[in-house]
Amino acid sequence: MDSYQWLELEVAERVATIALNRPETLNALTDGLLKELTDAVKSVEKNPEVRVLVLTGRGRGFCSGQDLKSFQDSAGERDIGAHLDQFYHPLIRKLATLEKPTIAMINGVVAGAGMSLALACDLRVAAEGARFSQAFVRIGLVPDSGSTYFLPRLIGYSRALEMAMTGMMVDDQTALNWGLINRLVPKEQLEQETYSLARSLASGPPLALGMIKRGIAWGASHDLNDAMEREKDFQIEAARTEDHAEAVKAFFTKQVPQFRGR
Ligand code: T3D
Repeated sequence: MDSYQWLELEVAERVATIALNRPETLNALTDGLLKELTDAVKSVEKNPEVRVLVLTGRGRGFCSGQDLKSFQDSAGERDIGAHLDQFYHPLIRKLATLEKPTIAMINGVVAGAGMSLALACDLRVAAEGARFSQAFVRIGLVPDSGSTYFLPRLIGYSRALEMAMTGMMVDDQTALNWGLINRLVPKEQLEQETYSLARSLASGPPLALGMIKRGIAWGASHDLNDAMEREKDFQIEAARTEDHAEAVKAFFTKQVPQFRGR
């Protein structure tokens, strides 16, 4: 898929940006948008020029979750399991396992599966005024698309339960205090701060960054012995890269290392 109707995909300075573009619905997710988003993430994965992905939304919302129009006439009749299998699960898996750092650039309100999307990114930079809701319960549903996995790991069991059970709106400062987001910045500095972080990651060692992502995910759900074994495997692989040799050389010659992903 080369051009998109419901999102924008741009690449500059080794950073790809995917911007959800249904601002009139706060970027609610339709089948069309979900298909395009999955396709865009796959194209980022395949593009050797891209080292970092930024995911954001156009307008005043990041993403309001599943488009509720799909429930309007057929609540209870839709095969929601098949829909999750077909649209959400492949997308969340692809985002969470992409071997490139991902940043959710959160420009506004985040709700339902929109929050799952933000949680599936590695890092979250939010603009002041952003708000977060596990809105599922408000329409009698339960958290999906990875929220039950990511949320307790990020903010702890009790806070995750509170968000999921109440659908409460969490404000920007609370989100920062809880570790739901990594950085909170003034609205007008959102792009500058996000892209400065993205470019810094894009100048890092791509192979090591991919392994760091896999290693931390592994460590979060295994015991100490398993984690150390996995770290060792990754470290053996990382120590064999040209990037490692280049960085050690650069350290002693006091140069900035140029990482090539080899
Ligand atoms: O199908 C499956 O596979 C299941 C998957 C389910 C996953 C889910 O995501 S379920 C949860 C779905 N999302 C929600 O329930 C959130 C619904 N939206 C809201 O609660 C609120 O809009 C917000 C809290 C996000 C923001 O509130 P506010 O007051 O800032 O904005 P608003 O006025 O409510 O919304 C602005 C417009 O966006 C409005 O349209 P209008 O009246 O200007 O024409 C509103 O209808 C529309 N909109 C917002 N969210 C959605 C939406 N339209 C369709 N679907 C939405 N999710």
